Amino acid sequence: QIVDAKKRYSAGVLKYRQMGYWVPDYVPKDTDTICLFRITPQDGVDPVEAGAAVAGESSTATWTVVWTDRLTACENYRAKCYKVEPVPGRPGEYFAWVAYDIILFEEGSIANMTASLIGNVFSFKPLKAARLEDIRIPVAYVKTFKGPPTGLIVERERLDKFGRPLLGATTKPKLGLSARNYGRVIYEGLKGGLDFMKDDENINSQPFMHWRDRFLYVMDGVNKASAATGEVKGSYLNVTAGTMEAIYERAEFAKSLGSVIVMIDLIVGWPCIQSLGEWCRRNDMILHLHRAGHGTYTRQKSHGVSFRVIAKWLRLAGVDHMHTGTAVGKLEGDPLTVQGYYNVCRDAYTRTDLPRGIYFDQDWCDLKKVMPVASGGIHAGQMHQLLHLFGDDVVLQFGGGTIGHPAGIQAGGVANRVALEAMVKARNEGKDIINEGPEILRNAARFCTPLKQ
Ligand code: CAP
Ligand code: MG
Repeated sequence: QIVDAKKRYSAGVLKYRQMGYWVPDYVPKDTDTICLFRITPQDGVDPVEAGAAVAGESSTATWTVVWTDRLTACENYRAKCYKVEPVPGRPGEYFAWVAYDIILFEEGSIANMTASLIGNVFSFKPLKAARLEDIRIPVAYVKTFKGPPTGLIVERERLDKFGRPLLGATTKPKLGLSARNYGRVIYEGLKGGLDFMKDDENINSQPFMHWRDRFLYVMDGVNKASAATGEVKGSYLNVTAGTMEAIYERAEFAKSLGSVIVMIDLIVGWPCIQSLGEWCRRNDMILHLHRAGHGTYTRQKSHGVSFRVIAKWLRLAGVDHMHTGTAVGKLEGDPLTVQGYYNVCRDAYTRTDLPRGIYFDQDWCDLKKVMPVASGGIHAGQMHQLLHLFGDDVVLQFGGGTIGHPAGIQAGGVANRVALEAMVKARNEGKDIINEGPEILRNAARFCTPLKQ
């Protein structure tokens, strides 16, 4: 059999589609992972062959038939492409549906799942481009993850804050402040009315500010602002570092200072995120995930991995907060697609919703919910749009929109808190906040100079 297969392969007769990776009558099992790839085959490459090649190269296949194939139960291990259709309105692009048996992935390991699904296949020559658009993760595999360590419901209970979005701000400038000045920014923002302040993605332990100094002054600012306002406050201490050992050391120090939350950047990778999530679970800490780096592979419409897939993996991996975009700020993203990411964070069961880019139902089996974070060029003047788009369960983060306030940082915090509370009140009274939003803000500003400014 194998000698015959090798001969047919050498003669160019045997292709991925005949090697068992194209199974048009396949009905995916409940336990299968299903991926929707958007593929752009090279000129002259048959789309079905390209879809089969994606299934092959992301599971068992290599460029030729190998003798050892016959030593495995290859039927089960082959991924199966079972449908290929042109993408409407995008000539040359095709959707390919591929199913993966549950035995292909190690339990509880996003690293292992991604090594198959986005391992080699994206640089495969017969494809001009490939994008993983969406994924359906079977319940049986979901149950091998513990998910968010705290989750948005417990977070609200610990903060004792309900019925409105949480407010935050990223400390600016991103780099260069001394620890004492940095701590002052934290105090001012929180005292003004914000719930959270936050380290930026690229602040770790540079020469101008050692991480221990930052943590000490930040927590000093948090404690003073909590005492002054009587509210639970926090600041996301970025524990991102060069090694896992250093990350744990920083997280332990944050906890020892009484911080309720630590932060990590997406660029640290899956095992690191999962490990820190586990550490947070054991230590009753909240884990904030900044998606630094995601745009390198999520932005292009025909190549890369969509953020909705990254969001699903992050919820399984175990983060409590996740940056998910704003649709109205300085960074790329349209409202419906961004709402789809929010659904992935907050749904108990995510329903197929094509306008929002959700191609599959996803049962989360009661895995805790993630608090989405809107950030990037937003300010109090957009409060009505943000509340309308994202509802209450979101952290609205105004960095420049707090620290750039004309009357100072504390005034920035006041303006944001008053704008938010005025808008929530108007919405709760049944007002049409999208059309009346600017008027609602102007009315609130009559009694609030910082908002007026
Ligand atoms: C925002 C921000 C955030 C990005 C992250 C920045 O500052 O601190 O890192 O918004 O983007 O560095 O640009 P401003 P996303 O509030 O001053 O704009 O949430 O999309 O991952
Ligand atoms: Mg930033």
